[in-house]
Amino acid sequence: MVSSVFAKEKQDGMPGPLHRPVCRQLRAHHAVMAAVHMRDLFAADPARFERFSLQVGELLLDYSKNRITDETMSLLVRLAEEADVAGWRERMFGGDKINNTENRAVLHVALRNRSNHPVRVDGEDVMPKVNAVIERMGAFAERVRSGEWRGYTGERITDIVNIGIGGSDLGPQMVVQALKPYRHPRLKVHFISNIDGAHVKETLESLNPETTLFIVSSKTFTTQETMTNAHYARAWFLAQSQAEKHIARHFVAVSTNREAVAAFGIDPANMFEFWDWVGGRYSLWSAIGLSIVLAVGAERFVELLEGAHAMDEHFRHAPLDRNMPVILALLGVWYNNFFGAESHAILPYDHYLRSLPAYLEQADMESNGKSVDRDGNVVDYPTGAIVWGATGINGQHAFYQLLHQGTKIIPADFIVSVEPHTNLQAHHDILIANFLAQTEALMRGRTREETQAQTGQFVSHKVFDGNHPSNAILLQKLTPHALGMLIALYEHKIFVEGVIWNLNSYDQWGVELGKQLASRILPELHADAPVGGHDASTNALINYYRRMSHPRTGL
Ligand code: G6Q
Repeated sequence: MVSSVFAKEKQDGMPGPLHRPVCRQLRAHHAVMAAVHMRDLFAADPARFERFSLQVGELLLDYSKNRITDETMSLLVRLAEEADVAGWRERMFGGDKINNTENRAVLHVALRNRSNHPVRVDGEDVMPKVNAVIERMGAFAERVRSGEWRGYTGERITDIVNIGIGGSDLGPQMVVQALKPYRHPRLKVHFISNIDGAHVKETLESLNPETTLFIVSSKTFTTQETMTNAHYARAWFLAQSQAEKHIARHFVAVSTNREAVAAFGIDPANMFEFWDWVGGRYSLWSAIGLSIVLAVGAERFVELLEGAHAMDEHFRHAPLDRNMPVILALLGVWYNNFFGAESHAILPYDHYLRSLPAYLEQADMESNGKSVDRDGNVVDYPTGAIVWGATGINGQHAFYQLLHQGTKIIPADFIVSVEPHTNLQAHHDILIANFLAQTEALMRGRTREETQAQTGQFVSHKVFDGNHPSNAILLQKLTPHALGMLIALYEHKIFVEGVIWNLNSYDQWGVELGKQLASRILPELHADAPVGGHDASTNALINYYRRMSHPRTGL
């Protein structure tokens, strides 16, 4: 168990990350702020919005509905200074191997470095190869989009299927969905990730092998789920096309593993490369974004990169107290480590952003869900929050009850587009009115007196305490550029939190464990004799499955 506030001083004299000098002041300040209601803060300061909001390009962040004052923010910024956020930021942008357990640089920022200044890893400027892959992706996508690239019977491609999982799925899937208004009219993009055969089977059922192009997306090209689905897709394709030579027109790969791609039978000329300094969950900007380029075209993809680059530049150069990712991270730390908040809700009020919560669950929880710091010490403070969410408007009719009247403190991000992609203005106005009403209600609540004045009965049930923190992030419109900014905003927020918690946000040993465990059990599922090498529960479940399952094979 770790303490819910930065309450403890280290006994051994070495200040841990959350035992820095400013933390004592933050604890004292928290004791005061715990009793302060945001309603009163707003009443006392008509300029509170101006004080606690920030515009960067087409993104507006309103963070005034947080349990903060000027003093809170200046103490939190001091925490960022004492944690050397600025120094770590330079180390990341400079190509230092800040992923220390894998001895790798962390350079997703190089993938969208549209100013093209040199970025060196081990002395080599990576920009020429980054740019070359972007060029190749664009040229390939153009051939498919224009109809020049044909399937083995001479038909145009109509369907793209990305086979990948985790970082090789969630990012491109979220972006392709978010940018649907920009998609190519002929091309439908599908994503297969689940090893449950229903996913691949259902997806392929409606497709024609003659007009389908598969992208096998896997950094390692060894991930069991992806490779099993890819082999199934290959067999499905060959069942109709009858000749291996046709594979070259229907399968391309995105990977760092050239040998494994060739062994699968994909022509290395149809492989799009990326590098070990691109983490899976940070890889949508790399060749892993090939499905995005196919869906919306190279120009739009570059706009996405440009948006991310604009946020990178802001993050790198803006002072910490006017720095959007830093502010979001500091608020995250404030609630996580001082108020004891355990989770953080992501609530998009934009239909096209409905996969953003799932994407951020991975980005954040795989990065900062760690109980050992970068030096291998067990931490004695809470780290990454449980990130969760769903489209806000639907959530209002479901889980918002707990946000308003539950016993937990759940900071929430409301993400909204000012301009919709449809011309259904009445719909959009209702959507926006709901977002505004919810954030206002979460902040204000409804006092006993107000409740009594409105209704006589069950007053206690109808009182809302309010004082629930939220951020509002307004995009002018969900364009590729704005989306790039938004994703990069969260990536850097995650980075800053990781620095403050002294974590390596870029390894994922928990994922690696899962990759190993199943391979031991797999052959045991159909073993001749009962299995006994595990704990009693696992043994019994394996043996139950052995008895009760009826293996089936086939396409
Ligand atoms: C991401 C994780 C993980 C990874 C998948 C797929 O940061 O490492 O989600 O992306 O396990 O891995 P491959 O791309 O190697 O198939």
